[in-house]
Amino acid sequence: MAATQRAPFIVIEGLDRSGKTTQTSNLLVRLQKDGKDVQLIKFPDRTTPIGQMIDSYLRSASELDDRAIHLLFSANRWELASTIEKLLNSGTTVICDRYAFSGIAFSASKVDASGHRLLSYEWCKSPDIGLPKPDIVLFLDITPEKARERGGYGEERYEKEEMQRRVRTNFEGIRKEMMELESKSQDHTLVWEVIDAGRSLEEVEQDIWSHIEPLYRSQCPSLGRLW
Ligand code: T5A
Ligand code: NA
Repeated sequence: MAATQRAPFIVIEGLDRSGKTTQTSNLLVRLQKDGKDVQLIKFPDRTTPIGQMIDSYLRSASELDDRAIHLLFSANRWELASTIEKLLNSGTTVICDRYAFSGIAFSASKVDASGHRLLSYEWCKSPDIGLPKPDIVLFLDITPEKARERGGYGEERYEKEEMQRRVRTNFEGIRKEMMELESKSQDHTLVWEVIDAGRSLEEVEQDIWSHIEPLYRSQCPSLGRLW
């Protein structure tokens, strides 16, 4: 009997209101229709005890030290890291709605009253070192202006336009660093695609699909780790 092939690890990242949850759900349905075993995981996973603390913080129902909340976001991923690895190695595709890249991009965007960065990029990155490495990151890019026009913007803690601008810049920095590291990496290569998420739902969905379908045409190499 042939050994089970590792399934693709897909991450959808992006700014708030870029359509991640809409698109990850659509992708899940599309892959299922295609006969694939697939599981969707959303970060933060607000259902675990750690996730409930994160949820309370995001809704401003509680206050936490900036470092403490950063570590909780990371711990929330580590809670599921071995599950993700098992799923992938048993042939189930994993789609993540946000991952470690959000963790860095948002925390490193926090500033004090005079606009100085509170947490360094390197510090923000360190707790996520060693997490399973995705095969592909689809970054849903949208201008803060366009995001604002979509329902619900402004309800949660980080949904402020200035913050979102810094987050967008940080994601671009992460992409550049990732691409440089990947060119030297011994592991499987992470592909990072920037998707214009300001278009119609259907156009964005089609663009995403055009990057996902080819993942199933070749064999996935053994799973790498982040950074
Ligand atoms: N965070 C997260 C950290 O600080 N550190 C971390 O480590 C992690 C993982 C919550 C916050 O936590 C931060 C980042 C966030 O600030 P979340 O739970 O993912 O993260 O946030 P949500 O509020 O659930 O999701 P978003 O606000 O980011 O929205 P989505 O999922 O990007 O967008 P979606 O699909 O819900 O769509 C938003 C609206 O736009 C419409 C939808 O119908 C919906 O009304 N829409 C479109 N309209 C027009 N055209 C399109 N193409 C559209 N696509 C969607
Ligand atoms: Na979402």
